Amino acid sequence: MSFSLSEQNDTIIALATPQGVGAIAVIRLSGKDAIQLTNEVFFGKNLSIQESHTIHFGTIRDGEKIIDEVLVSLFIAPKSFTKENVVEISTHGSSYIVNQVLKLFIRKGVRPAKPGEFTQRAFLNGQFDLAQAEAVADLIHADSETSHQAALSQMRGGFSSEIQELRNRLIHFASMIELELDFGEEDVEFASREELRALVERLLRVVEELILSFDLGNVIKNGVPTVIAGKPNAGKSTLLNALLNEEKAIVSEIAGTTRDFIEDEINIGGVIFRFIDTAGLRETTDIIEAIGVSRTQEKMKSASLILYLFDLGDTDLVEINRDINKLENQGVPFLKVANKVDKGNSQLISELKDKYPDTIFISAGNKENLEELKSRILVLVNLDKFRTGNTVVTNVRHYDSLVKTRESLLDILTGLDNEVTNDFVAMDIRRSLHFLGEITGEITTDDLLENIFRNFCIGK
Ligand SMILES: Nc1nc2c(ncn2[C@@H]2O[C@H](COP(=O)(O)OP(=O)(O)OP(=O)(O)O)[C@@H](O)[C@H]2O)c(=O)[nH]1
Ligand SMILES: [Mg+2]
Repeated sequence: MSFSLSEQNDTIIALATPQGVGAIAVIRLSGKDAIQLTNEVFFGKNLSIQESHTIHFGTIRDGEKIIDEVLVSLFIAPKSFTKENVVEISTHGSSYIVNQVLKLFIRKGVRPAKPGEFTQRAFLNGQFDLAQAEAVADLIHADSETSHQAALSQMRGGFSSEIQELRNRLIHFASMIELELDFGEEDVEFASREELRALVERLLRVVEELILSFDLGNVIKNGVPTVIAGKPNAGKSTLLNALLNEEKAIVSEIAGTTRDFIEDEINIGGVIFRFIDTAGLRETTDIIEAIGVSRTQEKMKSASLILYLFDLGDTDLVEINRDINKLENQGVPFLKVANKVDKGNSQLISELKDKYPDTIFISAGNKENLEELKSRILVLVNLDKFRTGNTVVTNVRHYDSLVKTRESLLDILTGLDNEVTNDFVAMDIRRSLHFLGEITGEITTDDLLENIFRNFCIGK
């Protein structure tokens, strides 16, 4: 898929609402001829003399045949999402009607839109920059409060304006240095090396902070990976099921029931957690179980959070101490969760309360104290940093560009340290500008655009 210039002049059409039966369906057209072509099949007012942002009732007809009674909304260029003429036709939500309307327009020369083509036109026509366009897709797919907030603030330009500002300051320096280059042999200095160094160091701090925010951003977008780990029969699968309210994982009294990991998402307090139930940790000669155990260990390393679950009836303090030591050495935050309180074991319970007062006592089987567990999970992941409205990077592409920006900024500093000549400094600055520009779309290639918009849905 690539968009040639002539294709950009086409009028495009797509269903903007989900496929299938619904109360209404919205079909969207964008392009120079959108209004005029709609007018040719619409019976009601003459659409070509109506004002922008008005809605009109009438029928869509194929020759004599009425396809449906519809509402037509008009957005006249440039006051529309794509900055082109846009028509939105609300029909009754039947796929038969939708298909008839789409076919009718396609017969009239309208082209079916490619995925993301409306948003791509909006970008190409300057409605917003590339990072904002990408946020449109994130917003549609956001399924929790935090991911929604991150996408919304990016779409509204928070992240872009930060990048833009950095870029503008660098452009200023670049032009000074290029000016010096023009003077060639003469020994003039328009751009103070000290000021440039100070600016680059400031930029580096901002870029590093954005790079660091990616971990958090990633977690917000894809869910906090949370591993439930412990000995066989601790009740890990029971806990997963209890949190999900669904019999997702097989539970049995046989130790070693879960072999492969099983995962699902749960929304806790507006944050998506990806809970991963794993094979119980033990030495085993069973080949398949052993593979499961080594997968558990891998999952634990890449987790943001571990729920260390143990059976109060089947564990002693020595064992718990040993496990906690191991977990502390791994460095992944973890919660100590004692399961099967319903069965008692008052001695261990009081030992634990003494030695590890932050232990959470639950019964996964009876769904006891799960609310306490959930709120402790929320406290531990601490997303406050995000809630205060800091800019968070959620997009891998932006992350890559930021990492490359950091490298080229470091190159500028090294160059300044070694007192390299202007043309080298200018080159490194241009490289930084290039990578920053990639984020907002000042610098784009067809491949890049194709990659981004191909992940959009059709009609967006
Ligand atoms: N009494 C009691 N039994 C429980 C509780 N939670 C789980 N069980 C029982 O403990 C046994 C093991 O539960 P599972 O959830 O399969 O344990 P697991 O940790 O997933 O075990 P593996 O997959 O073998 O590693 C089952 O018989 C459960 O019914 C609980 O809170 N109280
Ligand atoms: Mg299990």
